[in-house]
Amino acid sequence: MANSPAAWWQSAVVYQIYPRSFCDASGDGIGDLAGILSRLDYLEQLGVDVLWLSPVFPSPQDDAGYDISDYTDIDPVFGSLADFDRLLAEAHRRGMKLVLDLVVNHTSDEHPWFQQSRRGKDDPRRDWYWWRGPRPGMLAGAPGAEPTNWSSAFSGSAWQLDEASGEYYLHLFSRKQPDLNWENPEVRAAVYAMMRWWLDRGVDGFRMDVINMISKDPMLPDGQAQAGGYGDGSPHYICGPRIHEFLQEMHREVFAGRQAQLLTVGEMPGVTVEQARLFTDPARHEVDMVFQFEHVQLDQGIDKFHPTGFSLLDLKASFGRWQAGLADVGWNSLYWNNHDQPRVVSRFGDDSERYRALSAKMLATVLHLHRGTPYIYQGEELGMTNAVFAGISDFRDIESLNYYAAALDAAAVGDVAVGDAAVGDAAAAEVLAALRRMSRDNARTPMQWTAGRNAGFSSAEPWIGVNPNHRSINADAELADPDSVYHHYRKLIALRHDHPVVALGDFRMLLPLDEQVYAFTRRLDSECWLVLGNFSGADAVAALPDASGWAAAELLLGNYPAVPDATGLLLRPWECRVYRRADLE
Ligand code: TEU
Repeated sequence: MANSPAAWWQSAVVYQIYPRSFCDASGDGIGDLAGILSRLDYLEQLGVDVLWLSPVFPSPQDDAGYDISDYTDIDPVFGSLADFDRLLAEAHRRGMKLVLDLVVNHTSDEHPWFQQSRRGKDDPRRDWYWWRGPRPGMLAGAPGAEPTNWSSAFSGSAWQLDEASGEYYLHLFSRKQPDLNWENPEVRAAVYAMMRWWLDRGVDGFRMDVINMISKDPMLPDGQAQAGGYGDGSPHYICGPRIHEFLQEMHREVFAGRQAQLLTVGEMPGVTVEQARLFTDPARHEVDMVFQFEHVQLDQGIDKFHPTGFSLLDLKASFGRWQAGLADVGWNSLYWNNHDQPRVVSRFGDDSERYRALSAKMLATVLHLHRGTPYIYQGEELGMTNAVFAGISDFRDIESLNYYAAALDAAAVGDVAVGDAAVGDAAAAEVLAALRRMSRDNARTPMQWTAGRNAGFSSAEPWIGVNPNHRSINADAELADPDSVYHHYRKLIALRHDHPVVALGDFRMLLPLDEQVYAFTRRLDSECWLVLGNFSGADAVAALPDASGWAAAELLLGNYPAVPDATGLLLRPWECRVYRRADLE
C-alpha cells in the first residue's frame, strides 16, 4: 500500500460550525461570521484542516437556514458577503479550507424560483418543483386527497395544497421547503452555475444536504403504510433512478479540473454500503465521501423519538461492515455528532461528572482511528453534553416542535375517545422525555467558551438557552488543562497528520462479540496500531487473541494517567489505549 495519501482529505480532519450557535460578535444573541472570524485562532490551535459551515445564506429560518431563499448572498443575521470573503481569506491564511453547505434538494418557499413557480400552471418555472393534482376522483383539500401518502420528515403529509391553483407541491421536509424537480435540466443548470459562483469566490467544496434524495421516481408511487397513517415514500426518493447520473453531471459541470483541491461530502440518509461504494469510487467522479446514518439509528425504535437501548455489538457490526465495504474502493466519513444529532457523550458515553471526560476521550479515540475522514462538531472537542430543557417552550427546532404537536393531537383524539384528560398529560410527558434525549436542539445550544455570562457566546440573551454546565465545561478551562477533552482531540488530530497508518492503514476489527470492549488494529507496512476502548463504566479485559505480541508495544495515547498492567490489557471504566508496534515482518 502506498505511504502517501491519494487525496489530501485522507489525512484531514473537518470541523463543523453551526453559525447560529458558535459565536455572536454583533450582540443580537445569534452567532455570526464575525464571531467565527474571532475564533479562528482557537480552531487553528486545535489543528483542524477544514471548516464546514452550516447554511449562512438568506433564509426565513424555518429550518434554521436549511430553507434558502437566495443562494448567492449571506443572511444579514450572519453578516455580509464582505464578511464572508474576509473569513475565507483569514481561514486560508491559516492553512484551513472552508466548505459550504449545499442545500439543493429543496429551496425555501420564499426563494424567487418558487415564488414564480407558484404563480400558476403556465408559469415557465412551474416545472422547477413537484406539482401534482389531488388523487384521482378526490377534491383538492379533502382528507387523503394528497397526490401520494408520503410523510414529511417533520410530521404530517409531504404535500401542501396551493389554494390558488388547486394543486399540491411536494416537500419532503417542512412545508416551507419545497423540493426542486431535478428532472428539469434548467434546475440542474441553475444549481451548477451557483456552485461554480462559490468556487470562483474561493470556497473549497461542499457538504451536500440530503443529496441522495434529489432523484425521485417520477411516477411518485405510494409508500408502505407506517404508524401514524402516512406511507414511507423513501424507497421512491432515496438513491432514486437518476442519482448517479445527476452527481456525475454535477461533477463534470462543476468540479472537473479543480477537483484535486476540493472536498465533497454527500449527506445520504438511508444509503447502503453498496451504494456508498458507487458514490465514492474515484473512478466514477461523483463525491469524495458520504455521511451514512446507520450508526446514529442503532438506538432508534419506530422513529427517532422512540429511542431504544444502545448495543456495542450492533455498533461494531455496523462500523465493521462500513470499514470492510469501503476498504479497497471508496472512502468513509467518520462522525458521532452534527447539528442533527444529540451529543455523543450523553448518548453512547456517560455524561456524569465522574466519567464525562473519560468517556468523551474514549469515544473520540475509537472514532478518529478508524479509516476515513473524521468530522468534529463544534463543542464535541470540549465534551459538551445534551441540554437541559424544562418544557416544550425551551425547544426551537421545527422537527421537535412539529413532532410534539402531532403527538399531542393524536393523544387528544384518544382523550375524546376515553374521556380522560390525563391521557394527554401522560402523552406530553412521554414526548418531552424523548425530545430531551433525541432532539436536534441538544446539538444547537451555544458553544461554551467561558464560565461567564451566556458562556461567552454572546453579550445578549441567546436565541436558545445556554447549557448551565458551561460553568465547568468550557473552552477557557479546557485550554488551560493539559488533560482536557480538548487537548485529547488535539492529539488525535496530530496523530492523523503525523502517521500515515492512521489515514491509510488497513482496518481489522477484533473481538466483535465482546460486549464491553471495542478493539481494532490498523496496519501499514511494518507498522501496526492497536486501539482499545472500554464502552462501559466497569472494568473490562481486552481478551486479545495475540496479547503477548503487544507486550512490548509503545503506548501512544490513553485517557488515564498511568497504565499498571501494560500486558494484561485490563481496561478501567471508559478507558482507551492506543498501542504501536513498528517491527512487523
Ligand atoms: O438532514 C437530513 C435528515 O435526513 C435528518 O438527519 C433530519 O435532520 C432529521 O433529523 C430527520 O429526523 C439534513 C440537514 O442536516 C437537516 O438539518 C435539515 O433539516 C434537513 O436536511 C433538511 O434540509
